[in-house]
Amino acid sequence: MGFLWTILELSVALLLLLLCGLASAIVFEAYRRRHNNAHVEAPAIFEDPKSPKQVPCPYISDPAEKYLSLIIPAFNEEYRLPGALEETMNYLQKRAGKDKTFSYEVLIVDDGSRDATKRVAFEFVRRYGVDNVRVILLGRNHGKGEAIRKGMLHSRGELLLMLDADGATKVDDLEKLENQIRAVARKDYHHEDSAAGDSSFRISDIQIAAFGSRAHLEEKALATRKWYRNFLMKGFHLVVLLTAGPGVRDTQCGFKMFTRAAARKLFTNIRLKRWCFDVELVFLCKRFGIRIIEISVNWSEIPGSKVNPLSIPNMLWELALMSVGYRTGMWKIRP
Ligand SMILES: Nc1nc2c(ncn2[C@@H]2O[C@H](COP(=O)(O)OP(=O)(O)O)[C@@H](O)[C@H]2O)c(=O)[nH]1
Ligand SMILES: [Mg+2]
Repeated sequence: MGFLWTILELSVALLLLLLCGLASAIVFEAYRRRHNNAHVEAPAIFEDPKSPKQVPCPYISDPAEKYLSLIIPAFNEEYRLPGALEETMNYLQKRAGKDKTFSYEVLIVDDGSRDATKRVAFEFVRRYGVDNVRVILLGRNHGKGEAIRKGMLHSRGELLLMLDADGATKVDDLEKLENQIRAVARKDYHHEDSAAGDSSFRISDIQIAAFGSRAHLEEKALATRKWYRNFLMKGFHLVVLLTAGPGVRDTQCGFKMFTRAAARKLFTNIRLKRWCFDVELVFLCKRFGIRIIEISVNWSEIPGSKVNPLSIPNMLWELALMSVGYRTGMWKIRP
């Protein structure tokens, strides 16, 4: 009996310790955020290594000038970025060579990397020209969500794709997302106005978000991923259900495509700056009635992930903030 009591006492003590740890982590996170919370509002500066002339800074409310924008958040990616970007550029160039109507740009968003990411990125600008590859530097670290927000706000595509710097998803999978968006957009367009001809159809004006999904790989991933990643994933599914509602099986995949109209609504509103911004995207899509299509993509777990157990307090904090912010109306939504 005494033995059982000891185990019980120990368990309670452990639980209390865990709760204290969690609470202090959240307080710490709140303190950090209070001093490091503002979005980057300054317009992006695109340096052209070949010319001193200033490159005009586009905005998401301007009409599209390219067919496709690829937004790559990059933080300390000097090793993983070059290979993935090389592959991406090969794909884009080949496609542009075959199809004269296809135009593209790549935006790399670096927020205070301490390694040579910036140098690597500018090498690509030099090689491919500032019209095709651009770098946004945010100075200090803000997080993946904020980097993507800035990239989206200053890109020129009719379709905008966010993808990771490690090439976890093969770039040509973007065609799966693109084709689905096109199919759904065309159907919606003709459904709304059956007399409309194809000449007035503009993909950029129809609000659709295509989420790459790894749900079909879940079983295998569970077996190979680190325990805290699985814990986070399961926790996430629950939290997404509670905060954003059902409907999306994998919110966290780094491979997502938006039409320009959808991106304008989403990224002029989004507030979360780090790992939970994808959950906010789901929430905002639902609020705006933006159609989400979830599409299976391939995915390789690339070593060098920046998600670690220390990300957990920030995630909890972000989700708590979001729930309270929207529910109390403190976070207003711009139309
Ligand atoms: N700009 C920026 N990018 C980030 C930050 N954190 C992660 N990323 C990028 O987000 C992408 C996914 O990161 P990764 O660590 O591979 O996450 P995982 O694949 O979910 O394990 C990569 O392109 C990272 O460089 C950040 O703080 N700032
Ligand atoms: Mg990765």
